[in-house]
Amino acid sequence: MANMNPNKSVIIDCDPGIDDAAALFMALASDKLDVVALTTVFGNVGLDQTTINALKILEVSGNEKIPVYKGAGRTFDFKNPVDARHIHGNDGLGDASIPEPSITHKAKHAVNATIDIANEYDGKITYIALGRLTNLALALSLDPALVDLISEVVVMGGAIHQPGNATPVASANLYGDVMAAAVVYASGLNIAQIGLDVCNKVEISVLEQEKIWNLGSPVSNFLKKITPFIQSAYGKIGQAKEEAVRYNDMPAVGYAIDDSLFTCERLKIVIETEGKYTRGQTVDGSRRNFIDDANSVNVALEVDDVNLKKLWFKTISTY
Ligand SMILES: [Ca+2]
Repeated sequence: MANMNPNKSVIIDCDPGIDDAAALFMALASDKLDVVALTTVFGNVGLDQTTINALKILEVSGNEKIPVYKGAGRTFDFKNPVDARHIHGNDGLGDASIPEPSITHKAKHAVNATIDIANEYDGKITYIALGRLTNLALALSLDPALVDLISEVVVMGGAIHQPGNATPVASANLYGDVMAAAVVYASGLNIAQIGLDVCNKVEISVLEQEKIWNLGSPVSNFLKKITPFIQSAYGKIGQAKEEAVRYNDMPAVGYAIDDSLFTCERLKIVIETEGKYTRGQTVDGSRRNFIDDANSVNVALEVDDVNLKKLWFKTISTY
């Protein structure tokens, strides 16, 4: 008998974030995903602002009914967060004067909501992490049974053959809460790592951006307003060529929609928690089983960027 609900139910944990917006619009428009909830975490900017930004994204895309649960405001080990205002603007959405949302977040904490949803869906929920892994690490601490209740965790983060973007070797989302990353990677959860090895290859050229701006929809206008800040920031640090832009969170959602666009390899990964220069690195211990306690992670190493971008255009064009 055919599956009556072919959609993949997902919780998306996010810290919007210009690239979170591009990724969330894709997820919300996909006919393959059913977005059950958004949970928010500190990251690109502080928690209050990432939560407001998640609401703005739902409102402009006509998804006001999807609940937003506010999550952690400090790291798993209770450190003050370090933000990325230089990439995303003081308001996290490119300081583009996007109007305040008229909807509000739910009273329940994101960590409790995650546990409740995972139990309710009884093993048929996918968790997409577009920010620091704090909420998931806290949820696992409260309810270790989540390891078997979440079918897959798609992590936007990590770097195997590419350099880091927070340090020479660490990616921002894992470096931003190293202990949370270590908990999640050691937990035994089924993890797909969609990190800089693939994100660095997905550049949206000026011509491709214009195609989106020309759609003229509220979502297209929203992206058009917020994108120049990250575009200019990447230009300054030499991260993208010829005014191309990368929305680093977008490939993780693309993977959840269609994993055939990615070439993945099962690697034995641990998170470095101590190194003076290497803290937050995803260390590959596969070779000769050098690291006993490393866990098997499905690591994306190549991406069909042309078709991934087509998929993104297709979803954005539905608004
Ligand atoms: Ca993000």
